[in-house]
Amino acid sequence: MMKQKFAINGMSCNHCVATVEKTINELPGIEKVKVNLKKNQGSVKFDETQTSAQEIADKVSAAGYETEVI
Ligand SMILES: [Cu+2]
Repeated sequence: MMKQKFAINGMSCNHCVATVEKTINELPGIEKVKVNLKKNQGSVKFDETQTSAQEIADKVSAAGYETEVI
């Protein structure tokens, strides 16, 4: 299990937070997702044999919220 932080841009309300959380949870091996609207950050605990930090960042970016691993 691995924990990774992300910088997530473009979130303006709790609906965006919910969308980002749902998007991440669609990936396999996701254990826990926490998104902080004020900080524009997210923290994800995941099984690194099933997905990767880059895959998570790419999926959220594709959903419209430019995301990078930090
Ligand atoms: Cu929103």
